[in-house]
Amino acid sequence: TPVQIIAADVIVTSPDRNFVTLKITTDDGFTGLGDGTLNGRELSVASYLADHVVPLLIGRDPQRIEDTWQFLYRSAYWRRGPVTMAAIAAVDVALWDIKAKAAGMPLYQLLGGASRNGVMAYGHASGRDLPELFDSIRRHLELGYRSIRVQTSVPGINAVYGVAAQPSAGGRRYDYEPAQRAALPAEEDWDTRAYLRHLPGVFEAVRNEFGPELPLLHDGHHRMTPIQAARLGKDLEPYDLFWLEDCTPAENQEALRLVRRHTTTPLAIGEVFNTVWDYQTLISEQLIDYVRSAVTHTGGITAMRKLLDYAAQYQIKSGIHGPTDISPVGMAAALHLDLAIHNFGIQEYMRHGPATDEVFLQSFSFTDGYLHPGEQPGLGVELDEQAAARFPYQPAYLPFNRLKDGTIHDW
Ligand code: GCO
Ligand code: MG
Repeated sequence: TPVQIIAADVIVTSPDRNFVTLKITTDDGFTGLGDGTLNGRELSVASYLADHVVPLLIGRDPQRIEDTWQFLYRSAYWRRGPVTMAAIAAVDVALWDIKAKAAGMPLYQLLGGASRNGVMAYGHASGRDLPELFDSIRRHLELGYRSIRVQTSVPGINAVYGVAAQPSAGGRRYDYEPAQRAALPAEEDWDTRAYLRHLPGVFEAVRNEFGPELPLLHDGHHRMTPIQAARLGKDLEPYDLFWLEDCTPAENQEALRLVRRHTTTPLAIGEVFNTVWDYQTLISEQLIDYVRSAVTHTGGITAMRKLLDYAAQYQIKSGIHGPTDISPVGMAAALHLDLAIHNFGIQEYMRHGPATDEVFLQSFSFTDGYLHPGEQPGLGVELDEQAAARFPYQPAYLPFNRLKDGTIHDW
């Protein structure tokens, strides 16, 4: 008789922040973990899994990963969307974890083996002004980062998302936490013209201080129109960015044609996307340079592998989403894929807090700017369920912003 799934448990825990983890158990004694964390909407994925997916998994053959993926995607009838695709990702990654453990190999070996020695990571530096930003960049260089994302406050704007140590960032100094524990989302303010005037000077100052070699990244977080994005890309060309991320909302993929016509600054898009269909025009017309999807939000290893193979045909590389709202399980899945694929670009890496490291026992390493998933069979992450139980779910929300006249804006 074939192997069977005998249990699937959804574990919601909040060490430092909320995480949704799926643990699948097989009758031959293996367990696998998958990440289904959707920042600010965690319980909807937990319910999708517990109420609608777990009952379908019991008795299935854990070895049939592709078949299970297709079954969950097609049998629901209702396709795509972040909740569905995060739930499918959790199952998919847990099954890959089991398959690799059963094979006695780290997952990257099943994906074709290592294509590089390590995975280049970028960290998040930020500051309210230039001295604070320079300190933050130096701190990241000391931590070993060799590529750095640069975000700053803007004169005239009280709180800019992505900048640590602001009033709205809860006073946490070393990194910013993308979601605040609170009953309601925090409100920030925004002024695109002020931002467009300010940012090129910031990059000029950073280049003067740190020289031409350091790869620098920036996240526009969907806040510009296409023509504003085109101007920013042009203004930043002298500072040779590794990428400009989410320069404009990309639900309308054709909007990127306009940006592309005006600038040679490399573009990265996709952390809010969840299937290959969100990228069809962006990839086939070569309108972007990096795919930002998270393994956790895009249907897992099975779907990400296909998406990145498609991107490879157009010389588009990976830039997998890796903020703290991706759990260590989701990060490990990303690292195995990063190590194996040919068209790897860069991996985002924000370090998790100490409580998260107590709950998730991890075997990946970060040395001299490079991450490596380690050599443990499977993903190399285990969950301490007793520790997880000590940190119950806490409501937390991402912020949003309004313009001066009160209009809600993309944040
Ligand atoms: C990034 C992101 C994050 C997201 C966050 C939302 O590039 O890392 O923009 O900070 O906003 O992951 O949950
Ligand atoms: Mg981003």
